[in-house]
Amino acid sequence: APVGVFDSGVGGLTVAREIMRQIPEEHLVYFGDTARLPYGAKSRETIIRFSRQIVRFLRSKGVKAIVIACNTASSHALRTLAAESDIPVIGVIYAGALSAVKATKNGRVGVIGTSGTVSSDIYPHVIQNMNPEIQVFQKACPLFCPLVEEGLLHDSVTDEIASRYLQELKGKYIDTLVLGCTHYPLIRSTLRRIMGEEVTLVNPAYETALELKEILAREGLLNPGADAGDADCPEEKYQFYVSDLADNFRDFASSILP
Ligand code: DGN
Repeated sequence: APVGVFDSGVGGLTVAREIMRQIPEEHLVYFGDTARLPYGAKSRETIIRFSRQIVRFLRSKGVKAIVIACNTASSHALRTLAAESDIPVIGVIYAGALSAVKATKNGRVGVIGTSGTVSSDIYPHVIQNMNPEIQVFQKACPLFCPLVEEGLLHDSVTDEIASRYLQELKGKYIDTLVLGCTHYPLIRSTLRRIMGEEVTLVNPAYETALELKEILAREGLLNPGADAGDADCPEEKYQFYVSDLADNFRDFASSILP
């Protein structure tokens, strides 16, 4: 059976990409809620409602586990969805927090994300649960998503906005920065240039794929291997569904997926 992955739109493809790289045997059904994005500035109740609907859709495709690839949806809805579900449901926050805790040496961690993720305070909460000594400094960067979706990955406008957003965090002497939104790994080189070589940039997608692999192994759900095929899954290995504007999605997807 496939793994279900969902996001508010295209951003979760950065998570799907890591899963494809690290567990290439797995089949995926991806859902991008392009009709209703962005999730970044919507209320918790709305995000939970949308996420429930998407989980129902993915379940109808026979998925064996669900990855909430969106940081905003993970922040608001993971706990509720996981409690309601009889298959594993994982988000991206725990994995991102854990890599930050492992990476920091000076105990000063920055987190950037949408307004929803930042105001939920989920990252500070989870990080400080793991290690109460760590100080967490957050900054919402709501303009990054539209810049990435416009393809302005290497552009002076993005540089200028990123410099302004990150100024505050630079003043906090963080040594680790969590890219707490699916789009941000795509402007990694800009963030790297502004933050400097000494700051570790954490991409939660990477650790999330590892966590998924561990959970599938533990539950005996790993697909035995590419050669064995997947009898429960006669369709395309990677299936993508969107709620609107499939052409835009296809263009973006082909620019970031292998
Ligand atoms: N995918 C969302 C996230 O990771 O928080 C950001 C996209 C959005 O809805 N603005």
